[in-house]
Amino acid sequence: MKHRRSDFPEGFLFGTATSSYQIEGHAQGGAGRTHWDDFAATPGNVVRAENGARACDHYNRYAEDLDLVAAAGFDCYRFSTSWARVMPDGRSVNPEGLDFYDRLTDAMLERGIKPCVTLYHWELPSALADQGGWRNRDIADWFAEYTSVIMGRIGDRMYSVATINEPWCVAWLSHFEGHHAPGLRDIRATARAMHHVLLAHGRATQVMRDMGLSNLGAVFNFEWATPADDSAAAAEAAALHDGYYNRWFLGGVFKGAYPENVLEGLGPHLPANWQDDFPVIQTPVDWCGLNYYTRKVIAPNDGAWPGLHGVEGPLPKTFMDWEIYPDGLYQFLTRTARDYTADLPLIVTENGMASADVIHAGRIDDPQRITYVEAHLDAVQRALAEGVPVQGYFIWSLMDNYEWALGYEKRFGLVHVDFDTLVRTPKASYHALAAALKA
Ligand code: IFM
Repeated sequence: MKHRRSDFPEGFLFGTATSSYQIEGHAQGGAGRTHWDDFAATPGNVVRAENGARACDHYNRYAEDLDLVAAAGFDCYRFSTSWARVMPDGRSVNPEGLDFYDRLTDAMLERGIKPCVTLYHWELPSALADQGGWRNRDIADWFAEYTSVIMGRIGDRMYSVATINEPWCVAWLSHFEGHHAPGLRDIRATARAMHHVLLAHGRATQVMRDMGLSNLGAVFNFEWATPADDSAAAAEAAALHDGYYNRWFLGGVFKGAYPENVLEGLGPHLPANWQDDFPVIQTPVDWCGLNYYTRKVIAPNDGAWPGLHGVEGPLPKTFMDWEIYPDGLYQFLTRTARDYTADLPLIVTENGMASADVIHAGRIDDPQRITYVEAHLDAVQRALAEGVPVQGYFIWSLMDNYEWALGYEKRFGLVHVDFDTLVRTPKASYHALAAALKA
């Protein structure tokens, strides 16, 4: 790799990220059924109907996995706790689940790794989905209760805490586009989920403040929107995509306001008195996390609101068919600081690429992943040079895992996983990063 740790400011943190349902093996340890189990069991939703029942069996192999994190020289490990493992029916506690996260935390600390937890990375207990899930305002209280239970057990040893990973996926992707659990395509459900996900973030942050915890953050996924041509209509469509994908969440948490262009569509479907929730939604955080992968080229169409669609872009693509556009990361870092967060620390909490990695004679060569990471680290350095307070960079992901509706074939890992034998093999990108971090 062309970068070295020493090319970044003193104290800049490097980490790698995973999430519970994608790696743990959800069928073990008394975890409850989740809406992802239900979604995957419904024909047509997930490639080969794959689910997270076994995944990478991290539940049993976490020591080996954390050895890999430590051996690469990462400062931090970003993991998530599963609501359904800690509270199988969403309300009562599974002691085995708490014990697992307790062991996992201590195993990180024993290896000198900073634990960076995310409280929700999408495994909603089915029992709560039955009660309306993210459409039900009560979810903010349910999530606050879960937060106090899990943080009551491991909060004292966390380096940092994020509430909800990628609220756009939780709300829009899952309730408007139907691509993720619960698989709805309903504008009213979407509007409620878009609001309740931020309300739940705020309530959980309040709970943790009351517990005396610190270094609390919010994590958003951003996608840059490029107009398909020079027309005013394309510019308007791209601005709307930017509104519901990116600005809705930043606006809610940092300004106490939602974008007007998005309210034109979602406003009639929001719950009564939604504006009154902004004081909770705006509960101060200590940092803002950005997950960034790609951009989308946006064109207008004559359909119902939002009246736009993505079109094929000209740039090289990853195995997800996502265009590689590192400039978007630079744009988001500079824009977020300028328009929303000022001096608040920003952390790139996810960045990485899927490729069709294969083993040849025990080696996996993934030069495209090394190039991808280099290009995005260049973007971070450009933002740093302009004074943007970027404090860390996390690669998605430590190892190949369950890529949700796309099953197990989209490999994002620095470490290859054979899903038959569960053998882990570090890829060339892992070795390159290890050398860069030690240099
Ligand atoms: O695998 C996902 C992860 O769960 C959330 N962020 C994006 C990743 C790649 O799609």
